[in-house]
Amino acid sequence: MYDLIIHNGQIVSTSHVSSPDTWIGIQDEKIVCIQAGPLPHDASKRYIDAKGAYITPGGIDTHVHLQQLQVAPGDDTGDTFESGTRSAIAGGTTTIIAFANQQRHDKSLYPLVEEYHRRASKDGTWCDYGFHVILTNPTKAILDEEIPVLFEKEGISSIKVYMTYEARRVGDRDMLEIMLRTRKLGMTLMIHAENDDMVQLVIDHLRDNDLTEPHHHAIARTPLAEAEATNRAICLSNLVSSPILIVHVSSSAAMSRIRTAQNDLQPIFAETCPQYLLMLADAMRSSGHGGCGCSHSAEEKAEDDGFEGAKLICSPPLRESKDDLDAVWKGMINGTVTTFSSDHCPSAFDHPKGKKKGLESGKADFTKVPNGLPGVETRLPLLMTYGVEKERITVQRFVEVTSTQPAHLYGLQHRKGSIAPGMDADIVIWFPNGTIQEEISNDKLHHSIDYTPFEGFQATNWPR
Ligand code: DUC
Ligand code: ZN
Ligand code: ZN
Repeated sequence: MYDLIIHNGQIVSTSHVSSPDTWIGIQDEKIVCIQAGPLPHDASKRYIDAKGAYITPGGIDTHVHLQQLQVAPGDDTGDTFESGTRSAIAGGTTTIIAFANQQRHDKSLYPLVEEYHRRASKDGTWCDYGFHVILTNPTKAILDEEIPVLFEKEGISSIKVYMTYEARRVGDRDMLEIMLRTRKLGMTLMIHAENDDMVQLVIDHLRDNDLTEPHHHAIARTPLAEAEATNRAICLSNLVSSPILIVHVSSSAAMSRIRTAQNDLQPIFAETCPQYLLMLADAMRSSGHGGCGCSHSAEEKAEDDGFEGAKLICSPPLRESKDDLDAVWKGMINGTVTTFSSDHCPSAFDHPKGKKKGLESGKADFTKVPNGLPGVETRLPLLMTYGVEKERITVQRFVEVTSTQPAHLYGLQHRKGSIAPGMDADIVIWFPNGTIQEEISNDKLHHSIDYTPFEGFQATNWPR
């Protein structure tokens, strides 16, 4: 007897789409049986008809910020574990990995990890979750004593480091020391690659010239700063032969450096996110600004308070050139990109500690706006719509970057990331092609944020 049978769908793996009459038997939250053609009649307590639908493994979103202290430069992120995972599951994501964030003064990671577990269990969660740790002060005791314990006993399989932000960046020597440990343990090292000094220099010049409206964020954090840091991280990793994952790759320059290193057979992995495939910095120019040479009319400038663009402030920023967007798509298509995450890092717009923190002095200041966008719920439908249904990528590649490869990168491959007997029954059913034609709008989403950056984007499919 099964608890559930899903019948007549097409199971998608990284290499294969099954025949349209595939039956899946599920018992105790595990997949126990898959076959072409019917399982015995009345063999199950419950049936789901998936006729004409693709069936994909549950989405694994390995880049999600929830209830995190000090998300630079703002405060709490704006979704709890409860609302963030509710939004995840409503968008077909059945596993998230969130961040436990070390602050510079934290001498031990143990209380920190405990605190994040407390946050996650307080109101419950709607999907499975795990944690990465963000290291900002990688002392010898942390590297040699605590990290091996967290890896072996607490299931923490990954570390993130920042090359930017005053409060978080780590230097090259520290990165090398961390790489030596992650190599030895087989952990995944995620790197936020932006050259902080290059960014700060441009910010200072923009400030001196009173250019602080939201869209200047994209000018401050240039593709060159991303490329330099990406290249440096690759060189450091080469020195110590340690695999690394460059997260949220946003530009052609960074993507090319990664591709070149991969062609040289270096173990460099790459992550990108929906925003870097679908939006350009131009969308941030809702005006209110002087002296930046934009094309808005005087009336438009007078009407708009010029601050709506803050909704799109994330780091790395949306890029100014379509060439960057095209290069990120190419990386998605040709295999340079290993994994596709949301980088869900939400702040409410209309809240003094949220995006509107950038208006605190009475004048728009992009440097005060918390960085990051909500997107855990829209990640899969956007890639299904703009990637698979627009025939840029195959549905097999979709499964690879949204589930199978993320599972492998973070040590979940024995339970998650594919549909096979013995695996967790984390399953997404997609409506048959062409049965849905919707626009994304925030009032249909399940996060606790007052906007979505993808308002008005199409969703020609939605996961169930
Ligand atoms: N890095 C992230 O990974 N998310 C949001 C902001 C940032 O800098
Ligand atoms: Zn980052
Ligand atoms: Zn992030």
